[in-house]
Amino acid sequence: MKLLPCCSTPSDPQTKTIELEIKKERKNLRRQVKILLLGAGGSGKTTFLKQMVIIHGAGEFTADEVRQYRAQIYQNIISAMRILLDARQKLGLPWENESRQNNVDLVMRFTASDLMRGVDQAAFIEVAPIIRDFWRDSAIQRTYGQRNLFQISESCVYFFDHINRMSMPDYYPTNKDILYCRKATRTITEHVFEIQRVPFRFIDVGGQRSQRQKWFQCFSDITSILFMVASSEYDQVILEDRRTNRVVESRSIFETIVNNKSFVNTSIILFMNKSDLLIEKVPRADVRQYFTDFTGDHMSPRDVQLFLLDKFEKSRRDRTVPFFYHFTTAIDTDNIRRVFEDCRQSILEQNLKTLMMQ
Ligand SMILES: Nc1nc2c(ncn2[C@@H]2O[C@H](COP(=O)(O)OP(=O)(O)O)[C@@H](O)[C@H]2O)c(=O)[nH]1
Ligand SMILES: [Mg+2]
Repeated sequence: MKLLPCCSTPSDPQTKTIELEIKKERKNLRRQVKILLLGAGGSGKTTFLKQMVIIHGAGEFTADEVRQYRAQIYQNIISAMRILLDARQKLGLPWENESRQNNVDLVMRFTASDLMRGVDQAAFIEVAPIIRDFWRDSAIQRTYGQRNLFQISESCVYFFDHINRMSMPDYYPTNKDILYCRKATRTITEHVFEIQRVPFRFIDVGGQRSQRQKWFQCFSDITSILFMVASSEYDQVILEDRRTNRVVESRSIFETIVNNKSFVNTSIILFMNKSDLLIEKVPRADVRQYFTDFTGDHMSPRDVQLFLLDKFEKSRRDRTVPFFYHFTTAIDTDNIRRVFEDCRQSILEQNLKTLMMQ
């Protein structure tokens, strides 16, 4: 019987190759920048990652992904109209055109579980003209005007405005459509992009309360945390308990993260996101109604932005650490390109310092 050697001697060329491989892998891992995306549900984490695909990845989504997004867009549109129809009734707002009531069941017949399973194209094409018609009714418009009283994604306006194009049989979602599409994240996903020869690993997690217990699994070896805040949501409550103000919830998550000992060497960058929605909202939703401690001009989006930013800044126990933040609009590719370039440089600088200290 011929015995195979159980281990090789150091001079063995095979061992040398393996050792070299391990060394290379270690070096690669050390070089790799690991970025964790954190923030409450709906703050824009997944949208930011889609932008990375557009800016630093393939530039577009695969045919398979696009098909999945298309079904999800149909789902987003139907479920938004279901929410509006339900809210109109609860608010008791009379139809502009009473005959529209006859079509309500044609939208309401899509149950939550139908929507979970996905909407097929034929069913969507059939219901789309009815949805478009509802959107024209002043009762639905007034209901949407009171949207802070219920839970609806504001991306629905974009979809209603483009519903004709989206109900064409050959409809193929554009990158912009995909950026507006909402699907709550329920698993942890990782994506690596090579940016100017440095590998960046992005980790996207679910943001809702039930998802947050999974966060700690991702806390080791993080180079930087991008913390997303839906800054426009100062007049809204969270989906999970329908009581807590969304900015208050977000600030309290940030407080736990920013003061966590695991992150003493991690640069945390705050993204005050949804700036486009905040700018549009400030003149019609008085911030003082939700934050009695507001000082400044309540009609000025800038003052509101700075007031909210200050709440996050103050939640840091160690105020000597530099504080990085950006006012962002995650659906705007140019904005994210600029902002991320800035972050990339500061992350690399910071990382270099940490590597040199080791
Ligand atoms: N108008 C606007 N919509 C945004 C912005 N960022 C995210 N959204 C939308 O908000 C919804 C939730 O975003 P998503 O990235 O899924 O949030 P996540 O739960 O943090 O991953 C999606 O429909 C996005 O299109 C923004 O800056 N402006
Ligand atoms: Mg997400």
